[in-house]
Amino acid sequence: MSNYEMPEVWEWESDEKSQSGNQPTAGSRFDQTLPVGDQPLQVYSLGTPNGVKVAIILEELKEAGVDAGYDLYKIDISKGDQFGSDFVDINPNSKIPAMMDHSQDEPVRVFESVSILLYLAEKFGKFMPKALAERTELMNWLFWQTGAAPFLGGGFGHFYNYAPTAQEYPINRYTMEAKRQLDLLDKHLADNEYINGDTYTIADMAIWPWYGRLVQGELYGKADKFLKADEYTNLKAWADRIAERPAVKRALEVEYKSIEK
Ligand SMILES: N[C@@H](CCC(=O)N[C@@H](CS)C(=O)NCC(=O)O)C(=O)O
Repeated sequence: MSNYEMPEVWEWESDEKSQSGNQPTAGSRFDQTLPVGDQPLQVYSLGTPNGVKVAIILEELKEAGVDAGYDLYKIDISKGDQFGSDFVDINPNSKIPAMMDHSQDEPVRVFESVSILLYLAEKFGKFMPKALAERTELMNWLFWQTGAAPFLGGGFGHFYNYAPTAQEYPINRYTMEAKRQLDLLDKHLADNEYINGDTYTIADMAIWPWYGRLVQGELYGKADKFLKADEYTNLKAWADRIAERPAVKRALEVEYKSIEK
């Protein structure tokens, strides 16, 4: 039981306005000039699950022989780079990944990892089906991932791995939901080689960095054991299959350039 007494109105208590860390307001906190390289695509990101999605599609495009040149920069979210003025101009939500496409007459800004996947898949005509029914099934899974992953990351991952004390109520609540999501994917992958059927698409690229990495024991310490991830055999087989792809291997090791001058 907690001793917390909920006030009628919540007030933010902070003795300092730090450059990094959560605050109850949006918008930029300091002036920032981000580097812009020679390549058409400028990606400001990090090797987290949401960032890895973008590294995967860029490397998969390269693997497919598509000329999708990019510069990839590191936004250090622990230092608060995501609250700088240039980054906020690209993503007003202050989260990585974010991208600018300078190959257009008017440069295009793209934020939200799945929006970036869709943008690149549509721009280069790869990794997504054209027929309405198949495209809709792809969208189903992309929207599912966008809605579901915060329960896995912000819910389960936070309370299992990052919260200062282990708390039974949120851990039970989010472990239940994480396992329900794992079971859903496991059942779906019993009859499907890939998320969207028999073809590898951006749905795999969106879902693997979270759910694939989790059952491979690559997220949140020993969370795979805690969640009995071995029981999700179809999901595990799919995760291992994706992990074997050369572009995916490269995406996990790709270098993020410094934004410091
Ligand atoms: N729905 C967003 C989520 C992005 C997100 O949460 N990014 C995290 C890292 S994985 C971040 O930038 N966190 C920094 C912060 O919250 O200040 C997406 O898919 O792009």
